[in-house]
Amino acid sequence: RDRLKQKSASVLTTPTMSAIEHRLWPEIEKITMEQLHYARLGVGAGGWQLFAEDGDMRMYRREEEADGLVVDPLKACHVVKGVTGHEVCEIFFSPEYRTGWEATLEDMIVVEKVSKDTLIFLQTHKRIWPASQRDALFWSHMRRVSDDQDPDAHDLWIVCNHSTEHPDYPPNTGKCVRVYLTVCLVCQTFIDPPKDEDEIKRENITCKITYCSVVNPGGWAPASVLRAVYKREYPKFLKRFTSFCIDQCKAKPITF
Ligand code: 6CM
Repeated sequence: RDRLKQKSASVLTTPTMSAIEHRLWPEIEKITMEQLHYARLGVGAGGWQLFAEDGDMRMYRREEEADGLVVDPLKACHVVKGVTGHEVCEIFFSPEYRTGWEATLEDMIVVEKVSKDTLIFLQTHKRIWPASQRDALFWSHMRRVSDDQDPDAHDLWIVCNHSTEHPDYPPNTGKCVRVYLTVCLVCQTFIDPPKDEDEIKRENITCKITYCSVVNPGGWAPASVLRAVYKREYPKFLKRFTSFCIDQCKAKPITF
């Protein structure tokens, strides 16, 4: 624990100044902290149904509809060896890696760089028959957070994605229907201490991941098709994403 604290001391602890000054900042701060709290609530209460399980991965959903559209909240947890929470969040956040793990993606642009830890993305996703193609416009914010439930832990990282608006990219003007999403990835690193004063190796680290998602499809999409797509695509995403992280990190020095 002390070694981890020392390692973490050099990394970013607070959002960068340019993010704080941005028009979206109050919303980014509020939603990110709400999502952190929500991610850390277990799945014991709240009617979560387990729908996929593979090794350490567990995926839960709740069936919900809004205005006749499926908006099922999803919560997943996973345990990944050999990577830190900082590394996993960096890969989820950074545009340079996205095509390497995001299988539903057709196109992605960064519409605005708010700061080094906050970007606004416009993504188009592959069309799923028989519905129209979807796009998503969202801010994405990454930060390290101090752990109020465990003040000695200095190793909690979050990426929060939340739909937004941009005057240059109004919704539903072309072939795409705009989806509305709130997504978070929360990661915590654990070190299994090596003997004596040996340096920490990848085999000594484990990352616990919680992923939460609520997507409103924004317009007509048949409920049964959408639920079948989610059931297939979310486990595929989390397995593909975490093995991509392991692969990206294995030959690199550890970033705590
Ligand atoms: O969280 C994930 N990816 C992030 C980076 O891309 C980000 C994006 C989420 C977009 C999720 C929208 C998917 C499009 C849904 C299509 C709905 C089509 C309706 C038609 C059905 C008949 O947060 C990973 C997302 C993994 C999704 C499986």
